[in-house]
Amino acid sequence: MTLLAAVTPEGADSHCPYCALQCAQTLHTTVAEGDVRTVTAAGRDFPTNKGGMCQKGWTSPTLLRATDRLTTPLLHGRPVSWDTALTFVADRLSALRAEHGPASVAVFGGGGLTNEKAYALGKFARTVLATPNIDYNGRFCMASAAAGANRTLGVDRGLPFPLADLGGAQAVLLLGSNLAETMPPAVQHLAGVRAAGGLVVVDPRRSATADLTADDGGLHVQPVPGTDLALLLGLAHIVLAEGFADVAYLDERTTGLDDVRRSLALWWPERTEQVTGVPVATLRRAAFLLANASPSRGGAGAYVLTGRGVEQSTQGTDTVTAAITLALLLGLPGRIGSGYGAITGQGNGQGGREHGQKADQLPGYRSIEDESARAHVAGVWGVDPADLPRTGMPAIELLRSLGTPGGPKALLVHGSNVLVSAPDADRVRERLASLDLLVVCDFLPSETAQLADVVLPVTQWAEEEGTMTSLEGCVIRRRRALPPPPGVRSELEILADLAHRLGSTVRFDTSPAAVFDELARASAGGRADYSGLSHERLDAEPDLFWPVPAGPAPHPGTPRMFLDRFPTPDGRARLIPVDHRGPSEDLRRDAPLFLITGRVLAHYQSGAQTRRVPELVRSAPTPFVELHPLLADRLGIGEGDLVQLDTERGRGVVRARLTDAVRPDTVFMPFHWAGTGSANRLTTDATDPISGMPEFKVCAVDVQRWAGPAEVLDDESLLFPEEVLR
Ligand SMILES: Nc1nc2c(c(=O)[nH]1)N[C@H]1C(S)=C(S)[C@@H](COP(=O)(O)OP(=O)(O)OC[C@H]3O[C@@H](n4cnc5c(=O)[nH]c(N)nc54)[C@H](O)[C@@H]3O)O[C@H]1N2
Ligand SMILES: Nc1nc2c(c(=O)[nH]1)N[C@H]1C(S)=C(S)[C@@H](COP(=O)(O)OP(=O)(O)OC[C@H]3O[C@@H](n4cnc5c(=O)[nH]c(N)nc54)[C@H](O)[C@@H]3O)O[C@H]1N2
Ligand code: SF4
Ligand SMILES: [Mo]
Repeated sequence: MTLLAAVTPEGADSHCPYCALQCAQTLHTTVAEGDVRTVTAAGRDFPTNKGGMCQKGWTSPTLLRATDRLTTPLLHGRPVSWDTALTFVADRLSALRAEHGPASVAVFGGGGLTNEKAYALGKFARTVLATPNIDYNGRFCMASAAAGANRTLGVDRGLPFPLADLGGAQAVLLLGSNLAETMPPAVQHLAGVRAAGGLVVVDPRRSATADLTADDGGLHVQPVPGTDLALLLGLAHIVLAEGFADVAYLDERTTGLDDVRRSLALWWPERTEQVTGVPVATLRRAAFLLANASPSRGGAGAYVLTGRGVEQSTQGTDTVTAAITLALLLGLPGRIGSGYGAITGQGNGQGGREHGQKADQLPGYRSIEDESARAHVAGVWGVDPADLPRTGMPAIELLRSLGTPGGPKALLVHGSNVLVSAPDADRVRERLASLDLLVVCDFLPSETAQLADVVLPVTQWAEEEGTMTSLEGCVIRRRRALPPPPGVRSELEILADLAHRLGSTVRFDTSPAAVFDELARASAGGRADYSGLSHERLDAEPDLFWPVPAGPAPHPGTPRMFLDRFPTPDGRARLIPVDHRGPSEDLRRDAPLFLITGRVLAHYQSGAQTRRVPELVRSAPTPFVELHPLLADRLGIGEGDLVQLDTERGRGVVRARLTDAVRPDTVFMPFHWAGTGSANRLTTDATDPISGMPEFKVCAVDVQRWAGPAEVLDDESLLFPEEVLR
């Protein structure tokens, strides 16, 4: 094929469609003969990625041409017109609402949606459907970090400082994050701390990130799974006992020290060692590294950072609280060059949790129970505040209630593949199947879309305009590089159309810039205030961090928070005592091992996208479980053997990968696959009582050699058929 013309010779400056690092990329579109567009993505210089991208970013344009791209609405699996599909949906929704009330319709959103879509979805649920029941997959991701930061620091912005600030640190305590595989370009910001010998990684597995500590004097701490809270309490105990606490800072900037001091007294090092399995000497070394790097002791700066490894736990909020307590004791938050942060995961995991798709939330990170917030947002929407619903069910409770007596009978899904990514997947399948109506918006036939009564095909990243908010609270522009394929609609159009068909008089704009302007107004005065922003301003100033309130002069944005005060009523951070309870499931005779779950570099989340990219499939073709060679030997399992895993929820069959990177009492399984390779058919849906976060990271499992037929590997959707992979 000869290239006829370059549609955008200079390229469209955008950002990667996948994770929260939101690596800057330039998309070049060329049109070949026959109008077949080819898009390539090149890394672009930006403070977070400095021109770098991971394998997923480089290959991201592949999905624009996926052979099974959805381009027509489907009704019970058959292609239909948009009018037929939307009429069907509107009629069914109206009938259910008339018979069972507005709460019988539920909405499930996603942290990959742009700010504009997330905002429109929340508004649609609260005004058109008038249902309290909207929640989203961020409940699986950032809920514990959010709850922990809100109650201590007064606000939840994952990193309250630019990522590049890490570059000057002397110590970084990284708890339950495998950055080297989940955000590879971010590792360059750890060069300084690695050179200083100050990187401490806490992970029951010697992950690629833990490996970074091997040669440079850093420290890998390998606790018993699910004991991070005890570990943090033990570290805080040492900080107090050794007199490392920043007394002046605690006095001036915090409240609650006395209670916390009393509760920490119980976590002396030997007791901490007993619970966590981490030797006292290691605990002391970690505490000394952090303390010596702290500003009050003349260090160059220290950070405490958490990832999903410690947050996806029934004690996730308390664990985050303890991590923040440790940081506060050392006087880190609100000091330039030090701090606490949670590493947000999804592309718009940050913005997605600010603008109203969370069950208890209105735009601008406002509480839906706050009367003045209701009045303000209702004013922007042109509705009566009294008509806005109250708090709905958090994600797991919502999924469990689907199709039960009194529970929702219809579910609209936007941007999540719950059948693969939610815990206890067999039960999720059962609940989804019991619905009267399942509507899925997606651009690919995900496993969840394949169960839907109605599938609506939507635009994807390079085909649309919008904004995303990165892991550091920087609001960035996603730009359109090529038109969507014929037949596809944006979610803004779909919601506006459905609002109209459902007889609503509330205005739904379809232009992303107009929706953003409305979002900005709705957020004014809220915790996440975007009112000083517009697409136009963001195009000119690509490095604005919220809050950016409107004012007589343009606000410069807030790259670093808490420098003067914390956004709590008295301006001080709160030290809150917490205690370790342990995971929801203990080891048992019939489930004697810990199952921990997580990610690999090549795949993203439920794999709906990356399992369709040939280069990525070649890197990580099949589901697997990591076993320590000692354990494998005891179980008679060899490298590559099929292994059966059983928990109280279900069974999985995958290949064994032998590695001494996992503890001998623990097996590790990534969750990117469906069918018999699905980790979430095994996981528990027990949740954190405060955040609603499920305990993805730890459950009890039995592992054996698979004695059944090898054909199990052809079963279900372990792999996509070759023709889809091109
Ligand atoms: N390649 C890739 N990158 C991604 C994603 C992806 O799917 N694939 N998803 C994005 C999203 S949404 C997210 S949330 C982030 C997640 O990013 P991370 O938090 O880095 O990812 P995980 O692999 O889920 O978990 C991190 C580590 O937690 C460890 N872990 C398991 N149990 C425990 C425990 O009890 N204690 C401790 N301390 N650690 C434990 C695991 O061994 C794992 O190495 O990644 C983002 N980036
Ligand atoms: N066992 C275990 N399970 C986990 C985790 C774990 O560590 N262990 N991690 C959890 C975490 S942190 C997360 S974030 C979840 C994520 O898991 P999911 O919520 O399933 O996220 P994705 O796999 O990204 O699914 C997104 C779906 O939405 C589609 N999509 C992408 N963009 C858009 C859009 O703009 N509009 C619409 N309508 N669709 C879109 C994609 O094609 C895909 O089908 O998984 C959770 N599940
Ligand atoms: S690190 Fe995240 S944002 Fe960057 S290229 Fe990879 S997936 Fe995309
Ligand atoms: Mo996530």
